[in-house]
Parts: sequence; structure tokens; C-alpha cells
Amino acid sequence: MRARLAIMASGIQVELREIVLKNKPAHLLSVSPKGTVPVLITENGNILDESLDIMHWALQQANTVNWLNLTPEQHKATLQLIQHNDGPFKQWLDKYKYADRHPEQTELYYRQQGELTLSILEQKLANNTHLVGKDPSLADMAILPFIRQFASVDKAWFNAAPYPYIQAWLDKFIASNLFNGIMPKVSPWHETDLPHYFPTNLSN
Ligand SMILES: N[C@@H](CCC(=O)N[C@@H](CS)C(=O)NCC(=O)O)C(=O)O
Repeated sequence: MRARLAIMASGIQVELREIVLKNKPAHLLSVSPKGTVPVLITENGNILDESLDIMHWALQQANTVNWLNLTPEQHKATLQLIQHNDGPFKQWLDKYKYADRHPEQTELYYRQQGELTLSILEQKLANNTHLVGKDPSLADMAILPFIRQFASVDKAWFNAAPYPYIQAWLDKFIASNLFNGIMPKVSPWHETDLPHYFPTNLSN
């Protein structure tokens, strides 16, 4: 989702092959044996198989958004936030989402571990409209999809929880053209398909 956000915001278009994780195409595994998505192959054949690398690649070609226009302090804060998100927060999120598969602790426990991160983000958003400044940037777009997942586990709880700044930040994201532009479902790719492009319509 974060890779699609950066591609869409950058005003570039890529060929998109939707993957079913239970049935990974041989070509995917041949270019990136670790078998995670997303994977992007650039025109000169470079393989990018980390979503953050794809975000950077897209944003470096863009003149439409300034998500990488960061001061050194903002850059440092961005790295810290994303590292924390992709590390401990994502681990707690996965356990919170699938608490029944991790019976060593309760769902409540996993949620509370995730909330340690929510408190940090809430504090940032209370001081600024976005995570590292007044404008949306890489940190927001790299992290928002995960907060959306966290919120979705128990919407009623999340809506009543004491995170007004996160709630407003997430609501605005979910209402944005950018978010809605990346959401339409795409059918899984088959070898015989004609190319499918993303975004389908560049004027989106
Ligand atoms: N660090 C990677 C993580 C990617 C990742 O874990 N992707 C999941 C789907 S969201 C995946 O491909 N899992 C492989 C599988 O379930 O087989 C990135 O952000 O690019």
C-alpha cells in the first residue's frame, strides 16, 4: 500500500501484476527469491524488493510531491519513526491482528503493546499536523497504512480511544483522493494477460 501511495503521488505509471501470496508466480521468485511483495523492476532492470526502496525510487522521479523535502532533523525523525514502525510496532500489530494464533498473550496485551507506539505518534501529531512537520511526508505515508490496520482490528475500541490526533490524521488519509486512488481491487496476474497499468488513469 505504501509503495502504491508513493507511485500514485509521484505521477508515474508502472505495469502492475497483482500477486496471490498463496500462489506466487515463478517469475516473482526468480527476481526476488524471498517472495515478499511489493517488488518493482525498473526500466534498467534493477530489482527493488523493499517497499521503502520503492517509495524512495518513485519519489525521486517526482516533481509532484515533496515527501522527501526534509530538513536533516526531519530526515532523522523519519528514519526513527519508520524503523520503529517496521520493527516492534509491526510485530505487535501482527499479533494483535491474529491474536488467536498467538495464544501466549491476550489480544488486549498485544493491543496495549501497540498503544505504546500510538502514544508516540499522538504526541507528534499534537505538535504538528503531520508526523515530522506541517505537510504530509514519507513518514506519514509509510506509517499510515499500518495504523489503519491497527484501527481496523477493533474499530469501536479505536474510535473511542484517547487518540484524537491520530484519529483525525487517519480519517483525513482515508478520505483522501490518494488513498482512494490506490484502493480499487486488481485481478491477480496471469502470464497470458495484457499489461495492466497502475494508476490506470494518470489524471487521477
Ligand atoms: N519489508 C518488506 C515486507 C513486505 C512483506 O512482508 N510483505 C508481505 C505482504 S504485505 C508478504 O509479501 N508476505 C509474504 C507471504 O505472505 O508469503 C517490505 O516492506 O517490502
